[in-house]
Amino acid sequence: MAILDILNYPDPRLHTVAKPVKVVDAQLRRLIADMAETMYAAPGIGLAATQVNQHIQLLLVDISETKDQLQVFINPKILEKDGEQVYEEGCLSVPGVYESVTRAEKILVEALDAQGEKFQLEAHGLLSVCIQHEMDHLLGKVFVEYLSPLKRTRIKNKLLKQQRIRPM
Ligand code: QAP
Ligand code: CO
Repeated sequence: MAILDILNYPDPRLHTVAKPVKVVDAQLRRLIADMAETMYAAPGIGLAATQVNQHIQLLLVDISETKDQLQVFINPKILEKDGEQVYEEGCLSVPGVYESVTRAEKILVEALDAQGEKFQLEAHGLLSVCIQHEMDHLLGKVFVEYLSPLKRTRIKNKLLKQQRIRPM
């Protein structure tokens, strides 16, 4: 297993739209294992393939206290959304930044698991937020895009400064 590099906002590669996974094979399961190691080491509760510069529809979530409840979503689709919730979100690609975002409270999601088997899951609360946040990454969208242009510019400049790249 290996720890992968995570792209940091405002890296333009974070805006790449991910392509569907065609086959769930040993090579994909190796990427899943590496992404899991990367997410647990961070530590984080969710990671999309986009964040490790792999532009395929794959995301991992583990919201358990014990960090032993990995959930893998390949080619995820949201079939139903209901209600609203506001959650203070963070992101491994936007280190040190936490901001409130409004999303659906309940989602019904369909995806393939690491064995390539189709499943459906109804998610609420943090799990629902986390899946929606990670699915946004697969569309090339980072959570700061829900904030005001002023907040977004401040976050961008703060992160560029941390990365020692001259602010715009
Ligand atoms: C997405 O984010 C998420 O800034 C997953 O310095 C987060 O795992 C969905 C992290 C919250 C819903 C609610 C962030 C680690 C981890 C940081 C993460 C940091 C270290 C973020
Ligand atoms: Co994120």
